Amino acid sequence: MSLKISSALISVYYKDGLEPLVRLLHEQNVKLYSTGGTQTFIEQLGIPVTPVEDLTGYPSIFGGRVKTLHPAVMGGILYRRELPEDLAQAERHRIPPIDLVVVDLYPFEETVASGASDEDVIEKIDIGGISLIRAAAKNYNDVLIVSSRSQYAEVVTLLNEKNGATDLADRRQYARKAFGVTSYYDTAIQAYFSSEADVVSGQQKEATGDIADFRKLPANHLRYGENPHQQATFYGDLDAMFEKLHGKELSYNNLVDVDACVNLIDEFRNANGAAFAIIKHTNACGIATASSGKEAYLNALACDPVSAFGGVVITNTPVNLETAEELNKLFMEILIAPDYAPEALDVLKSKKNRILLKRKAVALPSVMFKTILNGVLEQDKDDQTETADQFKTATIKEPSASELRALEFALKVCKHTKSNTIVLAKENQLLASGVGQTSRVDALRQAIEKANSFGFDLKGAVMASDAFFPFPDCVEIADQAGITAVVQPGGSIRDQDSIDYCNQHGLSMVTTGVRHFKH
Ligand code: 93A
Repeated sequence: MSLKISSALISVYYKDGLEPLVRLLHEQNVKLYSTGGTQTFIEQLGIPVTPVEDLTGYPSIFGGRVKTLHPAVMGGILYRRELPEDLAQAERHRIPPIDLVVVDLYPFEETVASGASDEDVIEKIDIGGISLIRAAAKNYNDVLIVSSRSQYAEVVTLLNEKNGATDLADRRQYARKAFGVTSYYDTAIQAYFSSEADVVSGQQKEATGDIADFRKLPANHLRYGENPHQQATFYGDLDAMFEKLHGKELSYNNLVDVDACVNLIDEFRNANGAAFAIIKHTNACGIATASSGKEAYLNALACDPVSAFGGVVITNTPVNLETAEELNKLFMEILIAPDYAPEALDVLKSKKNRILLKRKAVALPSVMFKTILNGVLEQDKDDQTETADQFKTATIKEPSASELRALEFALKVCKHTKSNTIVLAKENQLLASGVGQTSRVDALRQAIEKANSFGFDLKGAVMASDAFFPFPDCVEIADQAGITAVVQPGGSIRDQDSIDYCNQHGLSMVTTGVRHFKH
């Protein structure tokens, strides 16, 4: 339905670009209402305007926090022109119609970006303006809402073309845009409050806000994606995380593996001594802790020297010469360390393409995103790790102190390995894992076979599972392989079957109550 605009409320923060619209409305005999600053601007153009205070009977109060929040204003926008009851009420309460609303909201995002104080930022949360926009958009049947400065020119064209009238389709389209504006605005406010919460909890500032708004992060165009026919970009600041000391550009797959490495090694940030991990396709094919870097590396490599070929290696300890000499024998894509001795660097730089990264101490975001279907999944990062003091013994037999340390170690690795997974370990060394299997039994069989093929005796080794055991088959197979202690979340209605088996065969089992799927 075509509707002629007879009155307009204009309340805009930035006045630039507004003049042609105000002049046109005046020419088209539209009665103008306005708030303080906008009113002054219109008056300076020599155009008559009625202060909104004349409508409300109230001055602007509380430092401008309440200017347009009044039934006379909201009512004039919201009443249904075709409903006799609404018309009668409007008349009874002397509420004149407002057919056009023009708002430019307080610049919230801009104020945050300027580094303003929290007090100033809070003051820039627009309440009245956003209510005007929502009200006018809701009543698009009767009202046109101009919710952004970017629309001034197009609305001038529209009103020129249609002689000061609009069609229902126009108004609905402007309403759609308006809800986009309010939704974006509120999301920015929410992001501000979220980033503040992260600061309070000691996490990286803007963790949620910046990542959620990832297209605003520095864009690093990659040579290609997971495969050469896929284009790819990394949004983020790699320079803030790493100093690249040597080698070619990081590829998409490199970045994915580097991420897996960093998350895994951070589990060992409180480890006594050195930790080394070797990652292939995001899973650990070797990890060990030891008193020296060289020993930790060699023990990590021993786990699966075949898979280690072309892997990504990470350590929590500075790389010295003797470790570098061992590392240099391995063909690896990337090495990540907190630091390198100069003579170690000389050795490691001997391979042209090997990427050497020095990791800086930067906190990582506490959220994760993944596109699926026609949307995005967001979840908290799995930043929970259970320690031995949180284990609950389910069996008659308690694990020994050494088994407890091995169980803790295995569980940390398990958490960072693709489900379904079974991790076999001894104290301070991964022996083998079964990764990404559709059945837990297959994962266990794979792990046992791998461990055996690389010469490990599993007698006295421990087993960790990312999820509970619905059947006793895993503990049976593990027992036959020599495993003596097991950690699992527990919680299956058939837990007792596995526990019974362990009790009958002298194994110990602890439960954590926490599942760590990784898909
Ligand atoms: O503080 S407010 O949320 N309270 C209000 O009632 C209100 N009404 C309009 N801010 C309010 N506005 C905003 O004032 C508008 O969104 C616009 O950004 C600004 C225009 O004020 P002035 O015309 O005084 O420059």
